[in-house]
Amino acid sequence: MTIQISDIEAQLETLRQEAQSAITTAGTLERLEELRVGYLGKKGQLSQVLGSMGKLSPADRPRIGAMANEVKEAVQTDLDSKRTALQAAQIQAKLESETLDVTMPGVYRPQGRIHPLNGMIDRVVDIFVGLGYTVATGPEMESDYYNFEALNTPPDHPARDMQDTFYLPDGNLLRTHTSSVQIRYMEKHEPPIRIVSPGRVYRRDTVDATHAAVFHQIELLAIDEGLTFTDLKGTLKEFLQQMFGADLPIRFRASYFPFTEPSAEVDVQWQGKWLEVLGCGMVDPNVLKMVGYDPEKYTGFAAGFGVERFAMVLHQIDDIRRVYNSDLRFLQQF
Ligand code: 2U9
Repeated sequence: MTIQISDIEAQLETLRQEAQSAITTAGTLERLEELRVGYLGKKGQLSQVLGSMGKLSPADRPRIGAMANEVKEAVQTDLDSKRTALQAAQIQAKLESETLDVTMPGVYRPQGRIHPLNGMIDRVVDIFVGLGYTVATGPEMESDYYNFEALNTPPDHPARDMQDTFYLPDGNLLRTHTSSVQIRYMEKHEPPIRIVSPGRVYRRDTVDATHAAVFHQIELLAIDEGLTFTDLKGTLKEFLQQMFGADLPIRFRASYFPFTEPSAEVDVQWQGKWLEVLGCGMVDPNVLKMVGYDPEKYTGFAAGFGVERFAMVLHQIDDIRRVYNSDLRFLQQF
């Protein structure tokens, strides 16, 4: 069966129109690729139409060949420009979906801060580091020797009573002051010594507004040739004035500690009242002897205070338990 040239021309024209309108409405690159394969692919509609060219007379073939090329180029041109348009739209959509609005409010993340006790320890340590002191720390579980005996605390001293100290089943104890750290330090170092020891200490006190079973102490110790009570007073005055203010009135009252002689308690006049803030004294010669220092050659001074008490005086905190309750309404004030 022969076919008319006009039939093939009509088929090509239909193919061109259908292809071009399908390309116009294609919404995705995937759809566009389907159309390309369907019209221009090896087994596509254009190939099929050209397949029937064999049935034309040889004289008609060049005309149909030329028309088929024209259709192919027109469809290809439409495919190309549509692909470019779809790709541009895709990039635009991606850019829009990824737009960052830098004026949007950020996500609120509550900020943590330094606990008032740690803040107090940091301030004190900074002052003493500024005066040439080194920080020394040590174990919270101690032997009787380091906590009492080496500190000239006799076996019948009330501090050694079961009522006042937490003893462990193995005969060790929870340190009642950080002085034990200073004994350990002196055993390992020769004078001159200037150390400051912050840390947790334990006492079998009944807990109330001013007493806790666990609290924090800072002690300082200086050992050298020729140190006197005047050096102690000057050091504490400098420290207290840096803490409380330059014109702070300070007074020393005679006192007693087993590990210092003479000993004193120090009061500051703060908001119209005299408040006791620390204890101090010249290191007892017996303590120096216990660590192998020659008390004829070396003298030293020491002082100690409770960090909680200091914070309570400075920040007018009425109850020590507030410091441990982790109540944000309290903590956020610092
Ligand atoms: C060595 C020798 C002597 C440390 C000192 C105090 C006075 C003192 C208390 C204050 C309130 C403890 O927290 S508190 O209960 N401390 O009064 N501490 S002298 O004396 C030393 C330390 C180490 C080797």
